[in-house]
Amino acid sequence: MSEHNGATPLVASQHAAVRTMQCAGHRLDLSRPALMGILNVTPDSFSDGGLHFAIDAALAHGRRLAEEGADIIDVGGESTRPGAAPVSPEEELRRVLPVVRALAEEGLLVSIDTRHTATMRACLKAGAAMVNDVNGLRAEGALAACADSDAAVCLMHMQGDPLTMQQAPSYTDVVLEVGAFLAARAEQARAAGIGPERLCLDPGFGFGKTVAHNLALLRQLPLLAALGYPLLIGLSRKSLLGAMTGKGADDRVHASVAGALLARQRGAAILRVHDLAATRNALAVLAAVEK
Ligand code: HH2
Repeated sequence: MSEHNGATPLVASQHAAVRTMQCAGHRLDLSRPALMGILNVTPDSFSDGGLHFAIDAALAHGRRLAEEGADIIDVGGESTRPGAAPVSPEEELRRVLPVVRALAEEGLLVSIDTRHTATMRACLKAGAAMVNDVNGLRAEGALAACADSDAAVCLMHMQGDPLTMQQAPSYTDVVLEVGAFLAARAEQARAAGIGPERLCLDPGFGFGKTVAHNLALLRQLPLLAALGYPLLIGLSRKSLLGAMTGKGADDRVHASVAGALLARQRGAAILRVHDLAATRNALAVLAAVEK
């Protein structure tokens, strides 16, 4: 790919298509789409805030996601929706640690969705097999915390921070800039000792992006897939789907399923979703057609 608008050029990787990802004691099969079920242990997440805030409710929902076919349970204790105020690592850990520990002890592949180094370290010790960081391991000590483990890592792109990121997102070329950022973060992670078999990348839909930016990224997802790492995609129930359909966050299941299918067709390896069963059924149809 040629250099464009001053952004660092994206360089397509020489790797063959990645078929598995190493997540501590788990091997994630990527020869078919993997599903990451969302478990928000928060009072204020944009679509399911408060529903799974109590530990028992969180555990029950985590088990339900697994029964419905989630390969990964992504546990989060801080809403990163646009405008959300940050949560202290202490409060975040109080919310997520018992949930991470219990679900990991049950043998599930648990991911911790956090941008805080202290939360990463504690959850990895408690059995988390993946760190999902919307901040791309840019916090102090985050790269080392993950390098000291054998867990997988999702490096996500975000412009700005959740409090202000949707006020004025701005790019010269969103696809090239997001791709260059992800390639650079992957290099940093590898330099820190996190092997490529443990990495996946995420363009971060809705994180400092207008609807037009999100659409450009979705249309050109194959360019990001060409970086050579599995792509994790989270479109589920997001406001960009509301902008297209006029539906509120509690009525975006159909649009979310459409988004998951479109992402899969453009190279997504892992789909981060709230609605497991609906997504799984749609992917079964896609798999049958593509056989
Ligand atoms: N989106 C959200 C949170 N974490 N992680 C990755 N890798 N990719 C995403 O797109 C992503 C993410 C936001 O969604 P949700 O968890 O449902 O809401 P909230 O942040 O309000 O808890």
